[in-house]
Amino acid sequence: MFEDLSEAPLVAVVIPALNEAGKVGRVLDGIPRDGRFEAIVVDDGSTDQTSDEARAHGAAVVLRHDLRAGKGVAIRDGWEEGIRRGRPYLAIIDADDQHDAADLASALDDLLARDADYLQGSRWMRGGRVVGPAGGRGFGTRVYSLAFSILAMRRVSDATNGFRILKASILKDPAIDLHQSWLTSYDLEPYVLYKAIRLGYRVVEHPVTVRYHGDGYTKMQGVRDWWRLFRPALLLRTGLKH
Ligand SMILES: Nc1nc2c(ncn2[C@@H]2O[C@H](COP(=O)(O)OP(=O)(O)OP(=O)(O)O)[C@@H](O)[C@H]2O)c(=O)[nH]1
Ligand SMILES: [Mg+2]
Repeated sequence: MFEDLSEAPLVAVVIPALNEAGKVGRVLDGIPRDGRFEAIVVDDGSTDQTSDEARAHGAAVVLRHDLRAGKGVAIRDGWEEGIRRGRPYLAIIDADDQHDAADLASALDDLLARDADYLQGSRWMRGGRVVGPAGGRGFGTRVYSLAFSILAMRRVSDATNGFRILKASILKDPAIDLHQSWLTSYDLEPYVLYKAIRLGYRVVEHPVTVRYHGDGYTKMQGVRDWWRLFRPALLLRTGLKH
């Protein structure tokens, strides 16, 4: 009748997805089946079979927005669902099969062993890997990470990497407000990373694999979305946003 908490998953893995049929199922198949993880897919108004595929491949929850609300809103909704379900850790991985979901097991081990509050995946640190043609993203993500590190005053080797695990309790910090109108898209993740560092939480990096499928496929729209990635650290550092 009651859920046995000793058996409950530790981590709600939130997977924001926009038209990722054909890929999201593969991502879900890769999630370690050791009982510590459950998947929450947030389908953001997809016009393909993303939701059906997610259910068929074992997602514990599929949240569906009728209209696209943005990656930031999707992550926030997924995390809030994870918190409602009582999960002490929240993660994010992409739905487009660029991360190796199997990395979640070693990442969680590392986070627990180092008693960290936040774990940031890195393709650029020792042990991290890039598979397939990264194109200009190799350079772009390194330059971005350098700028982010200067603003955050902490070296982060791969600040754009969408592989992250954090303690759910961080989000209760009154200095972190995810419900701001400028945090609906690619800006939410760097916002949380910057806040975690500057608020003194224990932030660690962990090597992960990033895979490029060579199809040049992305939902990021050039300068506009790079600016969204970049602005949280700049606006927080200069005090223009909180
Ligand atoms: N829910 C939701 N997910 C989104 C949205 N835009 C992108 N995503 C998802 O976010 C993840 C990352 O999006 P991508 O466009 O691949 O961005 P990226 O991986 O940072 O960039 P690339 O390296 O160019 O692939 C994928 O799983 C997308 O499906 C959105 O508006 N809503
Ligand atoms: Mg991608």
